[in-house]
Amino acid sequence: MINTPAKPFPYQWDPAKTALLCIDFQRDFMEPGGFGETLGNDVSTLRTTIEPTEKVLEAARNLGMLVVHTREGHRPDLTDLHPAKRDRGNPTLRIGDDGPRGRILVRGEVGHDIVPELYPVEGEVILDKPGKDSFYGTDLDVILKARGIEYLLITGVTTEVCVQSTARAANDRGYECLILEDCTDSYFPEFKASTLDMIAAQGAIVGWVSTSAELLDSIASSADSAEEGAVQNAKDS
Ligand code: C5J
Repeated sequence: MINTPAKPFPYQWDPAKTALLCIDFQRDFMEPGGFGETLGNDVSTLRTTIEPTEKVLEAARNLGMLVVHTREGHRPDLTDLHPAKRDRGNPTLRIGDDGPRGRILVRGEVGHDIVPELYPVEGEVILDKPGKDSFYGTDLDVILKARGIEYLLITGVTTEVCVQSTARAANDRGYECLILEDCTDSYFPEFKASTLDMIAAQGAIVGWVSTSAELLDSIASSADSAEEGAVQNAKDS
């Protein structure tokens, strides 16, 4: 088990039973001209998540962990887009309209895809989802259960929408969730702070909160202890 410092108390996890979730690191949320900007948001701030998430992805790949990348979006014929989502509010463009990076939040369009820095590699799961909660309308639970996954390291955007919805849904399904605070962001800093506080409150009522540095340090320490243990065993035998 790896022991990672976290709020509200250390998070213990077994890499063999852990998946890294990368939620909606899509151009539509992180680049100008996409869904996030049509809602009136400054999307540039979300890009601070890329560098720490790259490091966590590399560590997860080195540990041979299951990595799942989600993408929020809809079928080109929009048959999976209910009117409540399509018609709400007053965006400059609606889901399905033509934008600078293709049709807004539609599968197969450039804007719908994952930013190049965090692009999936072969063998990783890409999960398309019509909603905010990654379990809604998807086979995520089946995929995780088939691999014996019990722990989720959660990264992604935006904190109080798809990340929080997914963490809550995962928690109700029995997964132990750790959210990495520098690997998630919101267009609203106060929403991010409140969400992370709510997740860890009341004795980790939804899950734990830590940072990429604390996670990576704990992985390195655990590798060092395993090596020292092996050397000691070799000396003893
Ligand atoms: C939003 C998401 N914010 N991925 N989606 O609509 O958080």
